[in-house]
Amino acid sequence: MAGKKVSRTIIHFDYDCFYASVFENENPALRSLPLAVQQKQIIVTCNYEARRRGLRKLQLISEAKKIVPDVVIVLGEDLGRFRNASKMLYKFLEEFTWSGKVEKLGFDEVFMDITDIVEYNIDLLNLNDLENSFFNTNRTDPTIGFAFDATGIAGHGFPDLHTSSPSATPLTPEKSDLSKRLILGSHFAQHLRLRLEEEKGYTSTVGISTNKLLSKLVGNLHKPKSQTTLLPPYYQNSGGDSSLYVDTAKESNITKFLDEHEIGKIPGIGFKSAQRIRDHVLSASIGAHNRPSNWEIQNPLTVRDARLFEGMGSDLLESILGGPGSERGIGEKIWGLLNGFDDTEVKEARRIPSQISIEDSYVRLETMAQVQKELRILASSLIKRMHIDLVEDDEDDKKSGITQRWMAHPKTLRLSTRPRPSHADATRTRTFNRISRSCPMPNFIFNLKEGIDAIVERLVEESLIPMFRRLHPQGGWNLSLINIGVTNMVETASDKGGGGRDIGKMFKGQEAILREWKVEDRDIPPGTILKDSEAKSDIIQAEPSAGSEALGGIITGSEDVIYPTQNTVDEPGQWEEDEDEAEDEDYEKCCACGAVMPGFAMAAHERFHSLDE
Ligand code: DCP
Ligand code: MG
Repeated sequence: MAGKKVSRTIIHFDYDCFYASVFENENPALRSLPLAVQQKQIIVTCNYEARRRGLRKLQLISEAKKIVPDVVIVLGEDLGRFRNASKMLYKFLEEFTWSGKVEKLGFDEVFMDITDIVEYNIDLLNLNDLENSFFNTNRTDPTIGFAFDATGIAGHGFPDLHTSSPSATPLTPEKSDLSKRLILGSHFAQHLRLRLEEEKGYTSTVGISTNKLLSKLVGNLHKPKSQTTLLPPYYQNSGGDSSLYVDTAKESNITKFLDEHEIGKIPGIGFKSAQRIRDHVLSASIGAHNRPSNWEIQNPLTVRDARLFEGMGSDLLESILGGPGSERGIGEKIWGLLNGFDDTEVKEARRIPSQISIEDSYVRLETMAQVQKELRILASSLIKRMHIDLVEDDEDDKKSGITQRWMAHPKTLRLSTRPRPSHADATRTRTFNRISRSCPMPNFIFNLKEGIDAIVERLVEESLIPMFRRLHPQGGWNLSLINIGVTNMVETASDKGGGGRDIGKMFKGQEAILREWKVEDRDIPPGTILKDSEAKSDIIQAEPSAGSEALGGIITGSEDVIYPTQNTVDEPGQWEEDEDEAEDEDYEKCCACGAVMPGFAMAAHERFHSLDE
């Protein structure tokens, strides 16, 4: 990475109130109503009408009803619809790229590397008539594109062009190459935003800059339905030479922008890393012996304070964060991030995940009857998920209309469990380990004509139960988790020929890059009954899980019955914990504040957030 200066144009999309928008698109009548999406007893998101009337993400349902009694609540525990919408929007955006560099982050964020399109259009600019420019979105057809005014950016800028002194940020295409790229990038971003809204019904918030870190963060400045460009001057691409950052930092808008952020808000700085940096910097300033017990949480540390701390740099960060188990070169990497440097690539579109697995955790699971029930629920989710991710419409089959085909066949079926240690063991060890068994995938799972129920039944009876018995030959077990997964994907040859990408190449090196951008993808099992919903036909209530009740809920408050949580575990890399959390798979990270804790504590923690707001 050192030395090579690559100037890219990167944009980051975040769909506005995503889950709520999915429901609104299914039922447009909901758009004008305050709409909240419920998981467990919490509102995971709500539309902007609800937000305007005082509702927030991660609020308790009971509270939301007090604030907005006529709130429409829909159940968002079945993630299938969100996954489908996410995939559809991603494909839509992908169509616009030339390089194929478009990367999904969780369900509702997408990065696009538009360097090539922007450069192509810079060459087309007529500097004598910038007001009447035309942005060509298709290399082979010069009539496809849109008219735009290239004398300035579209949307907002940081610093705000209207409030900052005019001399601070004049952005004209004549000024620099970077200005041109950002101006064109911002117009293209605006075009995509409007197309997404008009053609797909989704509004989004976009950030425009030269790397993933900056484009993601700068977008947050103006939400919703808006976009922000991080304006020049930039002084950051000093390659790996970290000594350059501080010298040039003063005039850079990158520094000006990043410096206000709390270090934990920087994607790529994990929860534990942030904690260690705070610990180091703040204890030096207040003296370790004066610290109250939970002082880190009460003492945020800005990027500026971390960056300007005496002796701060790659080496000091390496000594704070390095050590056994840590990522190589962590000090240099984090120092780069504090200075707005991020050379991670936007990965090419990836059609096929390397594995799919579904899991659920349990308070108590001790009998074969319970296991059988849970396996059925998990197998059903798994097969539905396989159909979403691995099956595509085969439009070539003209005779029978549109039929479907498998894009890839997973060759291996895996069953894992996490037994609770017996009492005697429990006193010795706190951690429970997973054990697993694999077997070749039975062929009947690929039958697209038979109903899902019949396939689930066969899978449970013929594969999963025998595997389970081999995994637990003796009785007396008590499980806290079951996971079933399919791996070992073999791509099916497409008859279409020509256009396909080299999937093998795409798989290479995918794993490591996105870890730190991890977003949770969590399915919650059916079982929470929605009593007061005012939206009717658009709620697809999954079958209640008889198992959940039998297994008992964790009672965390007078009205909070938290049921076991079903997780969808995606392919490694794309969804994995960030670097310092990866060692313990039983831990989860809070989407709201990044706090890491055992999975069972997450429900109560989320409730804490909702009380806090
Ligand atoms: N989500 C969730 N649990 C959380 C946070 C989010 O299930 N703790 C889901 C619901 C959101 C989606 O993920 O719709 C995307 O998360 P965002 O934080 O981007 O929230 P929204 O898209 O809903 O709102 P915004 O308009 O603020 O982006
Ligand atoms: Mg969003």
